[in-house]
Amino acid sequence: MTGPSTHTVIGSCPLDCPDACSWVVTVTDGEAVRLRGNPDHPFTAGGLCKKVNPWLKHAADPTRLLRPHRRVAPKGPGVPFAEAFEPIGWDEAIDDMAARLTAIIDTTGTAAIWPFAGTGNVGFVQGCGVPVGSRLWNHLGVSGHHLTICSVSGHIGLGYSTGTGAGMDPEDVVDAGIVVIWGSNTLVANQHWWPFVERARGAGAPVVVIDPVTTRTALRADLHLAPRPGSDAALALGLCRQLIADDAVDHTFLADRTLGFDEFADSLDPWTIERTAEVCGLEPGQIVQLATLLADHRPLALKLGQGMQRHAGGGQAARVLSCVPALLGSFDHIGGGLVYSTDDPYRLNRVGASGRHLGDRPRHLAMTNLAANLLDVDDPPVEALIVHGANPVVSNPDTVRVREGLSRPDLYTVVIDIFATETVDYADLVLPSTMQHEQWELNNSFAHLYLNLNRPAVEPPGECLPHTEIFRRLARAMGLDEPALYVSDEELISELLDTEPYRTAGITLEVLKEKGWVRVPAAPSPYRPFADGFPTASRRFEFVSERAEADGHGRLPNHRPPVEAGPAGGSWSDRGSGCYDLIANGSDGHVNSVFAGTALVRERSGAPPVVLHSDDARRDGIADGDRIEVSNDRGRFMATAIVEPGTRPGVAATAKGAWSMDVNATVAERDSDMGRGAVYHDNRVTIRSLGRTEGRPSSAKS
Ligand SMILES: Nc1nc2c(c(=O)[nH]1)N[C@H]1C(S)=C(S)[C@@H](COP(=O)(O)OP(=O)(O)OC[C@H]3O[C@@H](n4cnc5c(=O)[nH]c(N)nc54)[C@H](O)[C@@H]3O)O[C@H]1N2
Ligand SMILES: Nc1nc2c(c(=O)[nH]1)N[C@H]1C(S)=C(S)[C@@H](COP(=O)(O)OP(=O)(O)OC[C@H]3O[C@@H](n4cnc5c(=O)[nH]c(N)nc54)[C@H](O)[C@@H]3O)O[C@H]1N2
Ligand code: SF4
Ligand SMILES: [Mo]
Repeated sequence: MTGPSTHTVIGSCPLDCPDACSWVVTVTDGEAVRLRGNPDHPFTAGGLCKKVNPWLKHAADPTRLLRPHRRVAPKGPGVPFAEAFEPIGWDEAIDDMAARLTAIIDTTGTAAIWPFAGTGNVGFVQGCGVPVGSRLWNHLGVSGHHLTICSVSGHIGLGYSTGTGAGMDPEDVVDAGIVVIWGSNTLVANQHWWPFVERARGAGAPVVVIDPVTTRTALRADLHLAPRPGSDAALALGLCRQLIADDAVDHTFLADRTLGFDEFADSLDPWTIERTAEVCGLEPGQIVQLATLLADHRPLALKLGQGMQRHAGGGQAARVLSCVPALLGSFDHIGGGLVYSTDDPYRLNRVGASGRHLGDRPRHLAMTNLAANLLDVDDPPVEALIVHGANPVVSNPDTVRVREGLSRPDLYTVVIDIFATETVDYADLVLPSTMQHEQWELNNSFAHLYLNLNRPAVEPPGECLPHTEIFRRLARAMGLDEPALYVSDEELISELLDTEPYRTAGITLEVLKEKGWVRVPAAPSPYRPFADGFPTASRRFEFVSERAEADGHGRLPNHRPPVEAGPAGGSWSDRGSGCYDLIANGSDGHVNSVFAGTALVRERSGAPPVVLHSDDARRDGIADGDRIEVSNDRGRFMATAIVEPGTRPGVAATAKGAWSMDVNATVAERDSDMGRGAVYHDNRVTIRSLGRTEGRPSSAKS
């Protein structure tokens, strides 16, 4: 008798998390029995996280979608899945989809079809890295999809000054003189970077956190500043003025490597410490303290989180913040600079993989304008929505209007997912997708510089299919004969690797299969991204930008106040009774809404509480543990209050991604200043107590 056969397969976490961990799946007799962090991967270093450790339990969850389903009841919530849908076979499902899409193309035109790719998987084969299905959609010429839900504003803002979001190797933070974490809850949202931060601290670098919420990360900081939400650009402008006044700037760097310093310096006159402090709701001494720390400790490693750019002026804020390391000359030192997303140096062949040559798109629709695009656009109207890796009912702004748009009886909605989400409540057709350990994938990171290959470890359960296979079948059913629509997943990975840096370094799919991951060849360590100049028109760091001026964002970096989180009634004083700025951050129990509906996660994380400052709560008669209503003219949700000095006064903090919660019913479907980014944290609400509840949630800290 032979014993069980066991082997291991290297894979990669596909979730929209900066850490992009490499993992090792142990397979015994064809079954995945263990999934753990890859000990050989420099960033993963052997551990995954609380969210993903139960991955295999989620994969085997009894509520996982295992076969295609067709709607048999009217759209809307409240009907159990088994009553709302009937199971059908794949052939029938694909034929249904092909027939509906063809009919829409014949009557209204291709622009009426909108493929809606979310961040459930951010890979380049099955996910939104290069949105899966792009080749088919380009070939057909359907509406394009702008992924505006996450980080677009910051990318565009940084583009005007540094030319890129990738300013340093995050691992090099160990050589920083000071670490500033601005608008990021690193310990929750980017936890594998924290050990590198601690090493910097161990070597003498102070750690500063700038966040209106006293997050876990803020509690570990040497200095925590809690400015008003959306006032970051003002804070940075004030800091810049102070650094120049103190002559703490790097004159050589400014002369040799930047454009428009004198003009920028002149523009800072109004940003005295006193005015900055007033706008930001800080004490003048706090700003001076930070400026002094920056002058005394070099180089500066500035981690820019996504949190601070979810505001009306989010793009501009990222642009202004980049001026701080520029003044200090930090970009030219290992351990210094700014990091927002390390995506740029990956240099994969995205254009080729997406099949851009196959056709043009008649228009582009912004992901976070979903409600308006469904309810207000009629040139032509959206008649088919193909949703994958997205859960807009939970994650998009303006839940009430999103639900209304998705309820349109004439809208044909297909949802490809692994669970019956709240968005599935509005689907006509539901298709079951494979999970990462059951499919091929190639993953980058936005916080390290390694490229991860993910190999399928096991056969998918039930009838689950990879996205790529679903789109190949759809193309066939639509009678399309373009060969590029039928490449295999492995061929697609080889095409993605077909660029100069990978060719020169000899990195092929075969090499990746052997190693599992590689250091990005265009960013060898030590990484000096700007050694040959900044990727801007002038090859310099641009304090002044003609492109920004032409785009309507001002020649010089400036502060654009928030629309709602800003001053009330023209006054910057914190607002009165019942009025709060709501911030819904990453939960420590799940990434966005992925797995958040499973019994396992619901039991462990529960519905997130809303954290209020004790002074505010006292004023508004809200006691710790009270049931509260959070509302504005867009919508409302209920929660339990936790009262502690956990936020700055006037700010209420909760978590994003929970199911059955409708946090985003209060968020406006309004664009930020750049790239139509969403403004989740620019959200004014009213909070009132509904009285006592039984138990207080155990964990308040996000
Ligand atoms: N555990 C967990 N990890 C995640 C996610 C998750 O849902 N859960 N989501 C993932 C995704 S999709 C993303 S994009 C990343 C985001 O990761 P980060 O970039 O680290 O962003 P967040 O964790 O959302 O933290 C944003 C922080 O910004 C603060 N903030 C809000 N408004 C302002 C402001 O106006 N000014 C300043 N200075 N700070 C502000 C918030 O209080 C919060 O602490 O995390 C990823 N990682
Ligand atoms: N209030 C507030 N709201 C926010 C944010 C915030 O800071 N505050 N942050 C925003 C940000 S940064 C982001 S990125 C968005 C995320 O918003 P979305 O892009 O909509 O992402 P999720 O809500 O996580 O939905 C991902 C879906 O993908 C599914 N999924 C997971 N794995 C797979 C798979 O392998 N195949 C398929 N087919 N499906 C899969 C999950 O089950 C889930 O339903 O949320 C945004 N929403
Ligand atoms: S969610 Fe983030 S930390 Fe957790 S395994 Fe995935 S990449 Fe790693
Ligand atoms: Mo995100």
